[in-house]
Amino acid sequence: MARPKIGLVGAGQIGGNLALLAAQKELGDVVLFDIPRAEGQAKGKALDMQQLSTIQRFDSIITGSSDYEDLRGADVIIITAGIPRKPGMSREDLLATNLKIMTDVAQNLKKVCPDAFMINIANPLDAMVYALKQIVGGTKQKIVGMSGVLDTARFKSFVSMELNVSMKDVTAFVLGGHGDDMVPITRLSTVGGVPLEELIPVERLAEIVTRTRKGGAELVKLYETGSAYFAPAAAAVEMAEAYLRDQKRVLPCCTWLEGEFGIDNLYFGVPCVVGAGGVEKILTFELTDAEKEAMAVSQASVAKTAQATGL
Ligand code: A3D
Repeated sequence: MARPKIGLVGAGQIGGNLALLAAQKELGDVVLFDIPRAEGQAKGKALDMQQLSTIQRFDSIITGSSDYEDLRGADVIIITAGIPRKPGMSREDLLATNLKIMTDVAQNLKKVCPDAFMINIANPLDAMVYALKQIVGGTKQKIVGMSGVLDTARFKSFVSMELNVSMKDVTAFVLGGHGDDMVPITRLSTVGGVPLEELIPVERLAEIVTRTRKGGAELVKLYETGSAYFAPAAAAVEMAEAYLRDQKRVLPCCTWLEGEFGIDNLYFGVPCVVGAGGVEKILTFELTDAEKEAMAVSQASVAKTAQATGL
Protein backbone atom coordinates (compact mmCIF):
# COMPACT_ATOMS: atom_id res chain seq x y z
CA MET A 1 0.00 0.00 0.00
CA ALA A 2 1.26 3.49 -0.81
CA ARG A 3 2.17 5.62 2.16
CA PRO A 4 -0.36 8.34 3.03
CA LYS A 5 0.47 11.82 1.73
CA ILE A 6 0.57 14.64 4.26
CA GLY A 7 0.57 18.19 2.87
CA LEU A 8 1.74 20.99 5.12
CA VAL A 9 0.70 24.42 3.85
CA GLY A 10 3.13 26.90 5.40
CA ALA A 11 6.76 25.92 5.97
CA GLY A 12 7.45 28.36 8.79
CA GLN A 13 8.02 27.64 12.47
CA ILE A 14 5.08 25.33 13.01
CA GLY A 15 5.28 23.86 9.50
CA GLY A 16 8.87 22.71 10.01
CA ASN A 17 8.03 21.05 13.31
CA LEU A 18 4.94 19.43 11.85
CA ALA A 19 7.08 17.87 9.12
CA LEU A 20 9.59 16.53 11.60
CA LEU A 21 7.04 15.09 14.02
CA ALA A 22 4.88 13.53 11.28
CA ALA A 23 7.92 11.95 9.63
CA GLN A 24 9.38 10.72 12.92
CA LYS A 25 6.09 8.94 13.57
CA GLU A 26 6.13 7.61 9.99
CA LEU A 27 2.58 8.83 9.45
CA GLY A 28 3.28 9.13 5.72
CA ASP A 29 5.30 11.04 3.16
CA VAL A 30 5.36 14.78 3.79
CA VAL A 31 5.13 17.66 1.31
CA LEU A 32 6.19 20.93 2.92
CA PHE A 33 4.58 23.70 0.88
CA ASP A 34 5.08 27.45 0.91
CA ILE A 35 4.64 30.38 -1.48
CA PRO A 36 7.30 30.85 -4.21
CA ARG A 37 8.98 33.60 -2.15
CA ALA A 38 9.63 31.04 0.61
CA GLU A 39 10.32 28.05 -1.62
CA GLY A 40 13.95 27.87 -0.46
CA GLN A 41 12.80 27.59 3.13
CA ALA A 42 10.39 24.75 2.26
CA LYS A 43 12.96 22.87 0.18
CA GLY A 44 15.79 23.53 2.62
CA LYS A 45 13.90 22.29 5.66
CA ALA A 46 12.76 19.22 3.71
CA LEU A 47 16.30 18.35 2.60
CA ASP A 48 17.70 18.92 6.08
CA MET A 49 15.09 16.58 7.58
CA GLN A 50 15.59 13.98 4.85
CA GLN A 51 19.23 13.85 5.94
CA LEU A 52 18.13 13.61 9.59
CA SER A 53 16.01 10.56 8.64
CA THR A 54 19.15 8.48 8.07
CA ILE A 55 20.25 9.17 11.65
CA GLN A 56 16.86 8.72 13.26
CA ARG A 57 16.02 5.87 10.88
CA PHE A 58 12.55 6.69 9.59
CA ASP A 59 11.32 5.94 6.08
CA SER A 60 9.03 8.91 5.48
CA ILE A 61 10.07 11.05 2.53
CA ILE A 62 9.97 14.81 3.03
CA THR A 63 9.94 17.15 0.04
CA GLY A 64 9.60 20.92 -0.28
CA SER A 65 7.48 22.67 -2.90
CA SER A 66 5.77 25.87 -3.97
CA ASP A 67 3.56 24.10 -6.54
CA TYR A 68 0.05 23.11 -5.45
CA GLU A 69 0.19 20.20 -7.91
CA ASP A 70 2.51 18.47 -5.45
CA LEU A 71 -0.37 18.42 -2.93
CA ARG A 72 -2.72 16.69 -5.36
CA GLY A 73 -4.50 13.75 -3.74
CA ALA A 74 -3.14 14.47 -0.25
CA ASP A 75 -4.80 12.46 2.53
CA VAL A 76 -4.15 15.02 5.25
CA ILE A 77 -3.54 18.76 4.99
CA ILE A 78 -2.38 20.90 7.90
CA ILE A 79 -2.51 24.65 7.36
CA THR A 80 -0.21 27.12 9.10
CA ALA A 81 -0.11 29.68 6.28
CA GLY A 82 -0.52 33.06 7.90
CA ILE A 83 1.23 35.58 10.07
CA PRO A 84 1.67 34.91 13.80
CA ARG A 85 1.13 37.42 16.61
CA LYS A 86 3.73 39.86 17.85
CA PRO A 87 3.71 41.12 21.47
CA GLY A 88 0.63 43.24 22.21
CA MET A 89 -1.45 41.81 19.35
CA SER A 90 -4.66 39.83 19.75
CA ARG A 91 -5.45 36.87 17.49
CA GLU A 92 -8.28 38.95 16.02
CA ASP A 93 -5.71 41.52 14.84
CA LEU A 94 -4.53 38.86 12.36
CA LEU A 95 -7.94 38.49 10.70
CA ALA A 96 -7.57 40.79 7.67
CA THR A 97 -4.13 39.49 6.64
CA ASN A 98 -4.76 35.84 7.37
CA LEU A 99 -8.17 35.79 5.72
CA LYS A 100 -6.56 36.85 2.44
CA ILE A 101 -3.97 34.11 2.82
CA MET A 102 -6.62 31.52 3.78
CA THR A 103 -8.73 32.45 0.76
CA ASP A 104 -5.77 31.81 -1.55
CA VAL A 105 -4.88 28.54 0.22
CA ALA A 106 -8.45 27.21 0.34
CA GLN A 107 -9.15 27.98 -3.33
CA ASN A 108 -6.06 26.01 -4.32
CA LEU A 109 -6.74 23.08 -1.98
CA LYS A 110 -10.27 22.81 -3.38
CA LYS A 111 -8.68 22.12 -6.78
CA VAL A 112 -6.08 19.56 -5.75
CA CYS A 113 -7.31 17.69 -2.65
CA PRO A 114 -10.86 18.67 -1.63
CA ASP A 115 -11.40 15.33 0.14
CA ALA A 116 -8.37 15.51 2.44
CA PHE A 117 -8.77 15.63 6.21
CA MET A 118 -7.90 19.31 6.74
CA ILE A 119 -6.65 20.67 10.03
CA ASN A 120 -6.25 24.43 10.29
CA ILE A 121 -3.87 26.06 12.77
CA ALA A 122 -3.76 29.64 11.41
CA ASN A 123 -5.27 32.33 13.66
CA PRO A 124 -7.80 33.63 14.49
CA LEU A 125 -8.37 29.90 14.66
CA ASP A 126 -12.13 29.39 14.75
CA ALA A 127 -12.84 32.02 12.08
CA MET A 128 -10.12 30.65 9.79
CA VAL A 129 -11.56 27.11 9.97
CA TYR A 130 -14.93 28.59 9.09
CA ALA A 131 -13.42 30.39 6.09
CA LEU A 132 -11.67 27.19 4.98
CA LYS A 133 -14.91 25.21 5.12
CA GLN A 134 -16.88 27.90 3.30
CA ILE A 135 -14.41 28.00 0.42
CA VAL A 136 -13.43 24.32 0.10
CA GLY A 137 -16.95 22.99 0.68
CA GLY A 138 -16.58 19.33 1.64
CA THR A 139 -17.93 17.70 4.75
CA LYS A 140 -17.85 19.09 8.27
CA GLN A 141 -16.28 15.82 9.47
CA LYS A 142 -13.17 16.46 7.35
CA ILE A 143 -12.52 20.17 8.05
CA VAL A 144 -11.41 20.93 11.59
CA GLY A 145 -9.27 23.26 13.65
CA MET A 146 -6.51 22.54 16.15
CA SER A 147 -6.89 24.50 19.35
CA GLY A 148 -8.36 22.39 22.16
CA VAL A 149 -5.54 19.84 22.09
CA LEU A 150 -2.99 22.62 22.58
CA ASP A 151 -5.04 24.54 25.15
CA THR A 152 -5.58 21.28 27.07
CA ALA A 153 -1.86 20.49 26.88
CA ARG A 154 -1.11 23.89 28.38
CA PHE A 155 -3.58 23.36 31.21
CA LYS A 156 -2.26 19.85 31.91
CA SER A 157 1.33 21.03 31.97
CA PHE A 158 0.52 23.78 34.49
CA VAL A 159 -1.36 21.28 36.69
CA SER A 160 1.45 18.73 36.63
CA MET A 161 3.98 21.48 37.45
CA GLU A 162 1.78 22.76 40.29
CA LEU A 163 1.29 19.37 41.95
CA ASN A 164 4.64 17.87 40.95
CA VAL A 165 2.94 14.81 39.46
CA SER A 166 3.43 13.04 36.17
CA MET A 167 1.63 14.68 33.30
CA LYS A 168 0.60 11.13 32.34
CA ASP A 169 -1.87 11.09 35.22
CA VAL A 170 -3.50 14.45 34.52
CA THR A 171 -6.82 14.27 32.67
CA ALA A 172 -8.34 17.53 31.55
CA PHE A 173 -9.98 19.29 28.69
CA VAL A 174 -10.50 22.80 27.50
CA LEU A 175 -13.54 23.73 25.45
CA GLY A 176 -14.73 26.78 23.57
CA GLY A 177 -13.03 29.13 21.16
CA HIS A 178 -9.28 29.61 20.89
CA GLY A 179 -9.22 32.96 22.66
CA ASP A 180 -8.70 34.39 26.12
CA ASP A 181 -12.23 33.30 27.03
CA MET A 182 -11.68 29.58 26.31
CA VAL A 183 -13.33 27.30 28.88
CA PRO A 184 -11.18 24.85 30.90
CA ILE A 185 -13.63 22.39 32.47
CA THR A 186 -11.96 22.06 35.89
CA ARG A 187 -14.94 20.15 37.31
CA LEU A 188 -14.17 17.16 35.09
CA SER A 189 -10.38 17.35 35.35
CA THR A 190 -8.61 14.76 37.47
CA VAL A 191 -5.19 13.70 38.69
CA GLY A 192 -5.03 9.90 38.80
CA GLY A 193 -8.83 9.88 39.04
CA VAL A 194 -8.92 12.34 41.98
CA PRO A 195 -10.96 15.46 41.16
CA LEU A 196 -8.62 18.39 40.52
CA GLU A 197 -10.84 20.74 42.49
CA GLU A 198 -10.05 18.70 45.64
CA LEU A 199 -6.30 19.00 45.14
CA ILE A 200 -5.80 22.67 44.28
CA PRO A 201 -7.42 25.51 46.29
CA VAL A 202 -10.05 27.50 44.38
CA GLU A 203 -8.01 30.73 44.11
CA ARG A 204 -4.89 28.92 42.90
CA LEU A 205 -6.91 26.93 40.35
CA ALA A 206 -8.36 30.20 39.06
CA GLU A 207 -4.79 31.47 38.53
CA ILE A 208 -3.92 28.31 36.56
CA VAL A 209 -7.04 28.76 34.42
CA THR A 210 -6.02 32.36 33.70
CA ARG A 211 -2.48 31.31 32.80
CA THR A 212 -3.94 28.68 30.42
CA ARG A 213 -6.21 31.25 28.78
CA LYS A 214 -3.28 33.56 28.25
CA GLY A 215 -0.87 30.71 27.48
CA GLY A 216 -0.38 31.83 23.88
CA ALA A 217 0.36 35.44 24.85
CA GLU A 218 2.90 34.30 27.48
CA LEU A 219 4.91 32.62 24.71
CA VAL A 220 4.48 35.52 22.26
CA LYS A 221 6.00 37.78 24.92
CA LEU A 222 8.94 35.43 25.51
CA TYR A 223 9.68 34.78 21.83
CA GLU A 224 9.16 38.45 20.83
CA THR A 225 9.21 37.66 17.08
CA GLY A 226 6.43 35.09 16.80
CA SER A 227 4.24 32.61 18.63
CA ALA A 228 4.51 29.05 19.99
CA TYR A 229 5.49 26.31 17.57
CA PHE A 230 6.59 23.07 19.25
CA ALA A 231 3.40 22.24 21.15
CA PRO A 232 1.04 23.51 18.39
CA ALA A 233 2.77 21.19 15.91
CA ALA A 234 2.59 18.20 18.26
CA ALA A 235 -1.11 18.88 18.88
CA ALA A 236 -2.00 18.86 15.18
CA VAL A 237 0.09 15.74 14.56
CA GLU A 238 -1.87 13.98 17.31
CA MET A 239 -5.08 14.82 15.43
CA ALA A 240 -3.62 13.70 12.09
CA GLU A 241 -2.44 10.43 13.62
CA ALA A 242 -5.90 9.75 15.09
CA TYR A 243 -7.35 10.12 11.59
CA LEU A 244 -4.69 8.20 9.63
CA ARG A 245 -4.55 5.31 12.11
CA ASP A 246 -8.31 5.27 12.83
CA GLN A 247 -7.58 5.58 16.54
CA LYS A 248 -11.00 6.87 17.65
CA ARG A 249 -9.19 9.27 19.96
CA VAL A 250 -11.27 11.63 22.08
CA LEU A 251 -9.75 15.02 21.34
CA PRO A 252 -11.08 18.53 21.76
CA CYS A 253 -11.35 19.90 18.21
CA CYS A 254 -12.77 22.99 16.62
CA THR A 255 -15.68 21.48 14.69
CA TRP A 256 -18.95 22.58 13.11
CA LEU A 257 -21.79 22.52 15.63
CA GLU A 258 -25.42 21.99 14.76
CA GLY A 259 -27.16 22.24 18.12
CA GLU A 260 -24.61 20.40 20.29
CA PHE A 261 -24.18 22.16 23.65
CA GLY A 262 -27.03 24.44 22.50
CA ILE A 263 -24.76 26.02 19.85
CA ASP A 264 -25.86 26.18 16.24
CA ASN A 265 -23.96 26.87 13.00
CA LEU A 266 -20.60 27.74 14.47
CA TYR A 267 -17.06 26.30 14.41
CA PHE A 268 -16.29 25.85 18.11
CA GLY A 269 -14.14 23.67 20.38
CA VAL A 270 -15.81 20.55 21.81
CA PRO A 271 -14.75 16.93 22.57
CA CYS A 272 -14.75 14.81 19.42
CA VAL A 273 -14.05 11.20 18.48
CA VAL A 274 -11.45 11.32 15.70
CA GLY A 275 -10.95 8.28 13.47
CA ALA A 276 -10.88 7.30 9.80
CA GLY A 277 -14.12 9.21 9.22
CA GLY A 278 -12.59 12.45 10.55
CA VAL A 279 -14.73 13.87 13.35
CA GLU A 280 -16.92 10.79 13.74
CA LYS A 281 -18.85 11.93 16.78
CA ILE A 282 -19.18 14.84 19.18
CA LEU A 283 -19.37 13.87 22.86
CA THR A 284 -21.91 16.06 24.59
CA PHE A 285 -22.66 16.30 28.31
CA GLU A 286 -24.59 18.52 30.69
CA LEU A 287 -22.79 21.73 31.61
CA THR A 288 -23.28 23.56 34.91
CA ASP A 289 -24.80 27.04 34.82
CA ALA A 290 -21.37 28.64 35.34
CA GLU A 291 -19.88 26.56 32.51
CA LYS A 292 -22.81 27.46 30.24
CA GLU A 293 -22.20 31.13 30.98
CA ALA A 294 -18.50 30.83 30.19
CA MET A 295 -19.28 28.96 26.96
CA ALA A 296 -21.75 31.69 25.96
CA VAL A 297 -19.07 34.39 26.38
CA SER A 298 -16.62 32.41 24.24
CA GLN A 299 -19.36 31.62 21.69
CA ALA A 300 -20.17 35.33 21.32
CA SER A 301 -16.57 36.28 20.52
CA VAL A 302 -16.09 33.39 18.09
CA ALA A 303 -19.37 34.24 16.31
CA LYS A 304 -18.33 37.90 16.02
CA THR A 305 -15.00 37.04 14.36
CA ALA A 306 -16.59 34.41 12.09
CA GLN A 307 -19.11 37.01 10.97
CA ALA A 308 -16.31 39.50 10.31
CA THR A 309 -14.96 37.16 7.60
CA GLY A 310 -18.00 38.15 5.52
CA LEU A 311 -18.34 34.54 4.28
P1 A3D B 1 5.47 31.52 10.41
O1 A3D B 1 6.72 30.94 10.94
O2 A3D B 1 5.47 32.95 10.01
O3 A3D B 1 5.02 30.63 9.15
C1 A3D B 1 3.94 30.97 8.34
C2 A3D B 1 4.28 30.56 6.93
O4 A3D B 1 3.13 30.80 6.08
C3 A3D B 1 5.43 31.36 6.31
O5 A3D B 1 6.47 30.48 5.94
C4 A3D B 1 4.81 32.05 5.10
O6 A3D B 1 5.68 32.17 4.00
C5 A3D B 1 3.64 31.11 4.81
N1 A3D B 1 2.62 31.73 3.96
C6 A3D B 1 2.24 33.04 3.89
N2 A3D B 1 1.31 33.19 2.94
C7 A3D B 1 1.09 31.98 2.39
C8 A3D B 1 0.24 31.49 1.36
N3 A3D B 1 -0.59 32.30 0.69
N4 A3D B 1 0.29 30.20 1.05
C9 A3D B 1 1.11 29.35 1.70
N5 A3D B 1 1.93 29.74 2.71
C10 A3D B 1 1.92 31.04 3.03
O7 A3D B 1 4.27 31.34 11.46
P2 A3D B 1 4.02 30.12 12.48
O8 A3D B 1 4.31 28.83 11.80
O9 A3D B 1 4.70 30.42 13.77
O10 A3D B 1 2.45 30.30 12.74
C11 A3D B 1 1.53 30.08 11.70
C12 A3D B 1 0.10 30.43 12.13
O11 A3D B 1 -0.29 29.58 13.21
C13 A3D B 1 -0.10 31.86 12.63
O12 A3D B 1 -1.31 32.38 12.11
C14 A3D B 1 -0.20 31.69 14.14
O13 A3D B 1 -0.97 32.71 14.75
C15 A3D B 1 -0.90 30.37 14.23
N6 A3D B 1 -0.79 29.68 15.52
C16 A3D B 1 -1.90 29.05 15.98
C17 A3D B 1 -1.86 28.38 17.18
C18 A3D B 1 -3.08 27.67 17.68
O14 A3D B 1 -3.06 27.12 18.74
C19 A3D B 1 -4.29 27.65 16.88
C20 A3D B 1 -0.68 28.34 17.93
C21 A3D B 1 0.44 28.99 17.44
C22 A3D B 1 0.37 29.67 16.21
